[in-house]
Amino acid sequence: MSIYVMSDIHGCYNAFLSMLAKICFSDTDTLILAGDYIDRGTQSYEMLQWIERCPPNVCVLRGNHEEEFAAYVELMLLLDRREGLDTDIFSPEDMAALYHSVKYWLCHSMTPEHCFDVFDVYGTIESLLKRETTTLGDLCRWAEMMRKMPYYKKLDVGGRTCVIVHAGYSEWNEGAVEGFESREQFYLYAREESIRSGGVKNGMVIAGHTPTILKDEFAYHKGKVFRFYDGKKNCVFYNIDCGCVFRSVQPDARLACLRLEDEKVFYV
Ligand SMILES: [Mn+2]
Repeated sequence: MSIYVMSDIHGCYNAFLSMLAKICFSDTDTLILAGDYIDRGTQSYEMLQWIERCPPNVCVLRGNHEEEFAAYVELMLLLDRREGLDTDIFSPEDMAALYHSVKYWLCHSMTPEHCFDVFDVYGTIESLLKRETTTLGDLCRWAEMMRKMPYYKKLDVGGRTCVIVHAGYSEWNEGAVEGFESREQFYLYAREESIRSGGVKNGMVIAGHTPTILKDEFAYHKGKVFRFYDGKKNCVFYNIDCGCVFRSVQPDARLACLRLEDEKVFYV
C-alpha cells in the first residue's frame, strides 16, 4: 500500500516496465506519473498504449511534451479544415498525407530554421505514422487524453502536503508566477524558479522536467535524485528526472522512482 512517483519516461517503455517490476507494483499501490511520457526515446507508441489502458490506481499528470503533442494535432486538424483535405480519420495513408502537407505548408510559410521548431519537434508523430497503422483518429484520441490530464496532484502523506507536478508548483502566487505567462506555464516549464518562486508551506513538491545529469542546471546531481530543503518555507523539493532517455550517451543517466511514505528512491 505505497505511493510511488516517476517522471520523464520519454519513450523508455522497457525501463518503465523494469521499474514497475522492481518496486513490485500491485493493485493496492498508487502510482503517480509526472508527465513527459513521449518524445526523444524510441517507445513513445508503447507508452501511449500503456497510459491509455492504465489501471485506476495510476494517476497520469501532464508534461510539456503532452501539451505540445496536443498542439501539433490541433495544427493538423486546422490545416485539414482550412485546406478542405477531408482526411479520413480511419486511414493511415490519409494521416501520412496530412502530416506531409503540414510539414510542406510550414516550410513554405516560415523560414527553414523555424519550421522545424513548431511542429513534431522530436519526430514522434513521424515515427508513429511509420508504424503504418496510426490514423488521425488515434492522434486525436491521444491528444484528447492529454488535454484531460491534470497539471498536478495534491495529497496528504503522513500529515504533510505533497504536490506532484511536472515542473513547478507555487502555493503563493495567485495568478501567473513572475516570468511565466500563466500558472499552467509554471506547472509545465519552471526550472530553477520551481524552487525560487515555488513550494508548499510545511510540505513537499515533487517534480521532474530538468534532468539531474545536466551540469549547468540547478538540479545537477550526477543522475541521482535531487533533493533540496528550504528552511524558510519548511518545504522539501525533489527533482526526480534522472534523464533515463539519455542513458545511451550519458552513463550516469537512469530512471528513478520515489516512494512517498519513506522517501526511498529506486533506480533502474
Ligand atoms: Mn519536461
